[in-house]
Amino acid sequence: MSLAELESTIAAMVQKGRGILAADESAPTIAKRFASIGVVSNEESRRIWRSLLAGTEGLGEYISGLILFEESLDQRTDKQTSIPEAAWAQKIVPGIKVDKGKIPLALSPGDLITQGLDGLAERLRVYKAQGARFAKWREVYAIDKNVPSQHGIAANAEMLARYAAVCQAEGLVPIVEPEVLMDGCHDIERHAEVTEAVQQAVFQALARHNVVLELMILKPNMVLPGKECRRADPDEVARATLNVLKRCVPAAVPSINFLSGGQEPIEATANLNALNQQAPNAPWQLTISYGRALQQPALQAWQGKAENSLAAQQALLKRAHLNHLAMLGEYQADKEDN
Ligand code: 5MM
Repeated sequence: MSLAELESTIAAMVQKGRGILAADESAPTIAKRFASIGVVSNEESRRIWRSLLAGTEGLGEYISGLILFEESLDQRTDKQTSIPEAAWAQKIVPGIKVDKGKIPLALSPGDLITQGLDGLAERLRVYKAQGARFAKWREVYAIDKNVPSQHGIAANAEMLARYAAVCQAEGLVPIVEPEVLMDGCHDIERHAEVTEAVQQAVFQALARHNVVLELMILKPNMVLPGKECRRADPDEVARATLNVLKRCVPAAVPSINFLSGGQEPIEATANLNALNQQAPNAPWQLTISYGRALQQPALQAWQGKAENSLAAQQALLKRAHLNHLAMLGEYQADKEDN
């Protein structure tokens, strides 16, 4: 493990007022996102879209990391630079989703598990040579009456910790993403209970596997009521989320970069702002690693048409700026109109 290498990546990624853009949708997910605007997903349409995101002028002011999907690492923008080089040009660190997606956990009905550990070290060496400096792995937990089970929580934590240890050994900063879904009709207390159990298990597993907490980033869900039932206001979300984080996340972790998880873009910004207002002196940076909540307005503006590229980039930049204000606890709803 090269400590200096990992420290320099963390220093470039963890900066007040900046966050991460997740553009690492796997093939089925990006196909779904493109279908919502009538665009067919193929190598070329994905190249155009991700080049557009990485090439957004000014994005580096608010974004310090860009998570890519494998194929994007050696795709080229129209200016003939690679997508990772386009990110670096704005001091945005390129990273890579390295998990291979989720499957049902055998003999554990309702639990899921993420695949991809076999050959991970070898893959990381290739990704690093292509410019990636950090990695991301997501474990997914659905909520139901007896789900996730204790066994499911333990198995998922073990996967995240093993992945993180391999990343650090290979000189890539791991983003550890345990996502407790907001799908369904659970109340906010149940989401808090599951999120707490999941995060406790994850940090115990990280300790067992000697993962250096100072050299990783946590990408958790916020604590929310099930989205089919009701929306909570930002102060309630921030209170419930901070209660869990304070119990589970050691102060050594430098940055907590939330996923948006199906929240509306404005909702995700307002919730982040409340978090930073309620915890201005939190030991960790409270920021974003949003996918949908950053990309959705830009996708709507784009519609797959070259003549809309600038409008799409402006929509992305606007969301990134508003989230930057939320990272400082300075966002106000009326700023949406400017
Ligand atoms: C961007 O989507 C990522 C990959 O998801 P799939 O493997 O399902 O295609 C995903 O891990 C994403 O980074 C997180 O869920 C955060 O994105 P959101 O949209 O929830 O902010």
